Amino acid sequence: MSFFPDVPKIVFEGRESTNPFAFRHYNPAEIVEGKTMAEHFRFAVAYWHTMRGTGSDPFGPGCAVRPWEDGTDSVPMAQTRVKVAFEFMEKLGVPYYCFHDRDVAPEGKTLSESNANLDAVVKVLAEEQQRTGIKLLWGTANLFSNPRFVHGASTSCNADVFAYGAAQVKKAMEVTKQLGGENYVFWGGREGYTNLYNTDLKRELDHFAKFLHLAVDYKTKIGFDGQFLIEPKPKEPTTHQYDFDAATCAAFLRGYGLIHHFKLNIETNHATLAGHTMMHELEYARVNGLLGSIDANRGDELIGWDTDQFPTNLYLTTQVMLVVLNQPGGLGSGGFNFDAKVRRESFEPVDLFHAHIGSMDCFAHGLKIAAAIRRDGALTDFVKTRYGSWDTGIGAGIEAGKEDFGSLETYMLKKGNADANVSGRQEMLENLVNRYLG
Ligand code: XLS
Ligand code: NI
Ligand code: NI
Repeated sequence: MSFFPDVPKIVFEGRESTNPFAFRHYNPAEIVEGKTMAEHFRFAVAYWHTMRGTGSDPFGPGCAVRPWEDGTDSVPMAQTRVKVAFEFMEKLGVPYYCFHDRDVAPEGKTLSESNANLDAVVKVLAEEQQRTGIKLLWGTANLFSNPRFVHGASTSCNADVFAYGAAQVKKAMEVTKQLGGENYVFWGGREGYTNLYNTDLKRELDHFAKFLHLAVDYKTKIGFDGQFLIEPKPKEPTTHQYDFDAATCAAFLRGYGLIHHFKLNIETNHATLAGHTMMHELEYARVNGLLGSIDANRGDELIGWDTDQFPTNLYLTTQVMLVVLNQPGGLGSGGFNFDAKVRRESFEPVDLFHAHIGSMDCFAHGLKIAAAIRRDGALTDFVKTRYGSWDTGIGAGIEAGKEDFGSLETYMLKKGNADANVSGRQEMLENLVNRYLG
């Protein structure tokens, strides 16, 4: 039985293809900078959006047509849905998926009932992984939807909620390990606050760090060797999310002795909500040794919230790939997870295919453009030359720790003035990048 009877297996047909059910750029076997495209991207489908998104918004209920749904939130329905997901991913040719515990299985009345529900669905996930070879990029726990998490989970004022969250993460980690998950993600959910009048900020931050330390301990205890990832987001649902951006996360992890246990999962729409470009967030993470994985999506330039759209902008994907290619080994155990949802108006199952095909192609195209820019070397040469004053003379002395304020004063008193500056040539470089996009 097929859930997508009208959709063929999506294959690479090349640039000239006009077939909407084919890749024009994503050719999994094609080698770019010594690695196949499949290895560069390790694309993943986000279970919560693709399988559980209904298109609901504050003004109306879901309108997505999903013929396989029977209208219940039952375990048998969840098990059937796994089969739908795997047929979808097989046809699309995506090698990974990501999930929250509560996306894949319904929450029960008690924790033990929820755990049993999860086990019943995980059994089918394992079977489908086995059947298809599709793997788990990362698992995570939903510590934000249930009303018990109204004040947060690890940062809740209610210690029982901290305990509940810990129990839930414990189980989600076990299940992730059981399914061979290569990473485990902590997105802050409701870890943040809206008003300091009712908030003990210091205590909340301490509890947040405590929670993560307990997770690290448990990781060692069960021998889970996947990578822990923190996903920064500046706001939404709370006004002040504690994991604001890459820099805030880096400072928090350093301050609480957690830096060696975590990397970051950088999401495009979270970067832009924080007032950064995605390229900035990726580069900041990279130079701090924290670039672990990517939640690939985009926001809307005209809208100020997390719209989680599928990325189709070549400038964006080119910039992303420029940073990723610059990291030896790329994303390592990470990958590109489409944390993105089709628009409410795109309510047919086939739209799920169009969305993923377009974004995978856009990233593949961006990869080729980024590789061409790097081959040319003009960008890197420009930056190298721009900082040339640091390679010899006084610059080299400062970097080597040979100078102090006194010696620098002596140097400048003798010289009288600094050497003249040279133009940054931003427009010339923007033109250069455009040449490769053309
Ligand atoms: C929400 C986050 C979430 C995480 C996983 O904004 O992007 O979907 O990726 O909890
Ligand atoms: Ni995300
Ligand atoms: Ni998000």
